[in-house]
Amino acid sequence: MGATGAVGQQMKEQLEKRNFPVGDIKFLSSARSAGKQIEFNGQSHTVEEAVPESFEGVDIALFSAGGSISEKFAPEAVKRGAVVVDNTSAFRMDKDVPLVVPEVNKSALKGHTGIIANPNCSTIQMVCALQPLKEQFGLQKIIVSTYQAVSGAGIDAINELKEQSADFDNAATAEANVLPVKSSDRHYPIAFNAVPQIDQFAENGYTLEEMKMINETKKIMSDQDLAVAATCVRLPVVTGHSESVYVELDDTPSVEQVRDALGGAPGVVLQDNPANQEYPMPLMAAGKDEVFVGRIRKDLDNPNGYHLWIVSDNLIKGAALNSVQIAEALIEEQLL
Ligand code: 11C
Repeated sequence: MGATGAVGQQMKEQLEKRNFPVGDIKFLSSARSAGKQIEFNGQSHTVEEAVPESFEGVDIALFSAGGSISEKFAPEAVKRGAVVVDNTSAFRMDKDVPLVVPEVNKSALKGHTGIIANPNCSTIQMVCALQPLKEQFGLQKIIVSTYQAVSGAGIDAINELKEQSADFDNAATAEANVLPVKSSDRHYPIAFNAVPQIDQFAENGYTLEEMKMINETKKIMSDQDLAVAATCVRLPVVTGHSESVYVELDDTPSVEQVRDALGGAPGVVLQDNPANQEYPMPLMAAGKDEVFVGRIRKDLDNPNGYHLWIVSDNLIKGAALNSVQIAEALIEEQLL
């Protein structure tokens, strides 16, 4: 569902690349995109307009077409026997809906009631990198500042960045219609800029993106007492979210011990060799499946404090790949 969108396309590619055990597949969209052709495993499929009956006989439905579409169609799919893996924020905080990053909390899938939520992209990459530290050293507190790519805001944001980037001399007065929030009255250029607002503001002064990172992290890591604070910033990067993360651990491992814990962690690649100027960057992480971690340092004042730099492709591990991994886990654990 949402087959023609940026994440929908990545989902299709992940299903192909991972040899997902597909019997039949259908590609659904709004009426606007219906009729387009999509190639899957060498065969052409016509995109169909979604209606409730589209989900008859479907085992797994991957949704990435916006929250209101999920609210409308996910219950219809479940009613017809499908298990929905939903990449929107519509159901993430529902207590009956598991919010899953397979490397972290695959066991939360047990007891699902038909809908599994895929977390926000910036949350997924952070918890992947922090779970091994939590397991080995205990985790008390997270303070994260993000440097997020425009592809998180969709194709219109990518196009606007490309157009604005052509004219540095007039950057401050460039036409802007998309960021920080498309539906708002006020917009700012993203080219040559850094915008400290992703999504709307909540009443507490945090943005909804920041609150997602806070609430989703506590839910996925099953720790409501975990202290989490976030500042989310949009940068003129096309794809690949970066995060500067400060953590406080129960223990006081050496930097080498932290590197060892991350080096062997599932889905994580350690890129941390300052002597050789090696560290993760979004331009190099784009198109890759893994979460890259580097710049690991001990805090200079707090013996339990550590700093990390975490980068991943927000459309792949942050969305499509994680959804497909959830679907794989549902099959492995016989939870369909
Ligand atoms: C962004 N993280 O970069 C957002 C996009 O809740 O799945 C993903 C929104 C979500 O703008």
